[in-house]
Amino acid sequence: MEHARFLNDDRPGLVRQARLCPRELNKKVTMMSFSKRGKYFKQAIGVAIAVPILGLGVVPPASAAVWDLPPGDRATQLDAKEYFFGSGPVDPSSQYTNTQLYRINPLTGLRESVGDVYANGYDALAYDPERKVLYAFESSSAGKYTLLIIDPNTGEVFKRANLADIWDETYLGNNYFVLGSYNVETQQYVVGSTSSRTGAYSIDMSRIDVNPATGADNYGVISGTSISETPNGVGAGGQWDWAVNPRDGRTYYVDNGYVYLQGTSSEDGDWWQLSTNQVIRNDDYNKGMFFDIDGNLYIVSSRDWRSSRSEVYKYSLGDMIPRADGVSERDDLQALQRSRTVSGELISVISAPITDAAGYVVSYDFGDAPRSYGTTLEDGGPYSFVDPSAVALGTGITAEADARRPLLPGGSESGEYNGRGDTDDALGTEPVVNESATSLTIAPTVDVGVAQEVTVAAWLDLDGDGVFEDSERATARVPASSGEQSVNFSWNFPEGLSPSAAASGTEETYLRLRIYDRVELAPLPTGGHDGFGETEDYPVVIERNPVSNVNAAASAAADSNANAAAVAAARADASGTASAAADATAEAAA
Ligand SMILES: [Ca+2]
Ligand SMILES: [Ca+2]
Ligand SMILES: [Ca+2]
Ligand SMILES: [Ca+2]
Repeated sequence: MEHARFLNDDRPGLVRQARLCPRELNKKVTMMSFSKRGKYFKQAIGVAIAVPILGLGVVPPASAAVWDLPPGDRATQLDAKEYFFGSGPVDPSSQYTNTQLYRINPLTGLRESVGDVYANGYDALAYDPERKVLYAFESSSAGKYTLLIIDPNTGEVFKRANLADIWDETYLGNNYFVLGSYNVETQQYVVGSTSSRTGAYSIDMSRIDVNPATGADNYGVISGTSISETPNGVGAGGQWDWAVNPRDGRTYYVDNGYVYLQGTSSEDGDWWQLSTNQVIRNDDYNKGMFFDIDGNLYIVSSRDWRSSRSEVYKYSLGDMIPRADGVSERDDLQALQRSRTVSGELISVISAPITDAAGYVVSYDFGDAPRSYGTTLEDGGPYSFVDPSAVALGTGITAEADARRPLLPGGSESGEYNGRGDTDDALGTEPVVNESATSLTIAPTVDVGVAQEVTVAAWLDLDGDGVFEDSERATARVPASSGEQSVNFSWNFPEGLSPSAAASGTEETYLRLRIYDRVELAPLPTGGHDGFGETEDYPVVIERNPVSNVNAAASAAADSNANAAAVAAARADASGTASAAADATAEAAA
């Protein structure tokens, strides 16, 4: 019944169903060349893009754009969380009704339902971090131009604005909005419809009243909405979702497996193909997109159209944003076009049908000691959010989705975690402890930028049991905003340091360092810290005294003595004094 309804209705379902035939899809995409798409789009996008540009032209922003802020400030401005918002139908066979909102951890795929289902369904989800609300458009036929304002804490749809009052429905062509993104700088909620003709609307959310107290229907003045066209149809060979990259303010989407980007203040609104490679299978259903604050792109995808299982893929875009000063954006984009190989990986699986995504996530840092210490996400390893300007061990932190193993010369990952092969920079060199030593002092560098006292903790596996115990912990407090400095940690081990059972055939044990962005009274070597921080793990090499050389020297000395004694004995013999030889032999043996 649901299927039949799609066929009689110009709904997202109809367009998306076309993807079920990849051959048809490929044909369609091939027929529309890139340049043609750009031109096609240009005709109308100027309307949409002109609105924010004109606004900015009259009143230039007084402070730095969110994109130019350091990661911690950017995370705050964008209200970044360890989760993203996902939405989808409770019943995967009925994609447009009974929408459930979730908070989803992209690393684990673990989801938490937020509030009750919305019976009429919604799509085009976007998060406004300034007003701390979600926007969406209703999926019901009668309500498809109804903007919904959703409380992200309760899932409650507390305002409904029927934009059919102000929009030309004939121009909309009975289409539905399925793509949504929010740009915090322009305050535009940009939604895409299922039609290739009337693609995108930009809605000026600064004019919307989101105060629940003023009533569900009182949404104030909605003006400044504008129509533009998308470069390709939404759904079939077109975009499934789009999102604003917090590193450059540009809007990105994935089409036919390739990454495209658009400048928010682009002169003509063209979309530019960024990636040279297909980043994701083009016959998958790539239903949602979002970013972390470092500019890594995430795609929520499913392999079947109606699937109760979703996959999260992460793509590295963070180091490819050369927004050059003094270069026009068009030239900048032209230089970027098809210039990047985008790589990524499947990071988690969600056991729910997720059809949209919104929000920004913070990125994480892990350690890299052997797994018995609790290192990987699966093992409950330590992690915290990355912002080197907040706190860092050393001065730098590299973000990662999970603990990393060293890279082998060929570029593949080693089979084991051993604390090596990373960019840990708190200690200049790996600590080395002589077997006869009874103490170790280290002086790692830390960097504290937060305006509060913080804890730094260190664990040394003294007994070599492959676990960091409380008794092996040393802690220090570092003053607020005190910048770069070294901190001393010492351990005494009168019985000597034991090699770790977790080390593979080497004489070493392990050291873990952790910094937190606040005081931790009982720091743990494992588990997530709900704040900024860093973990660095190091091997500690136990240097054995040159046992064999000592023996050799002793033997040599003995030989030498024996020889001297034998010579003396021979001489004694020659001189008839036997007792001298006997004494000399006894001395050499001793
Ligand atoms: Ca780390
Ligand atoms: Ca570091
Ligand atoms: Ca390490
Ligand atoms: Ca231990």
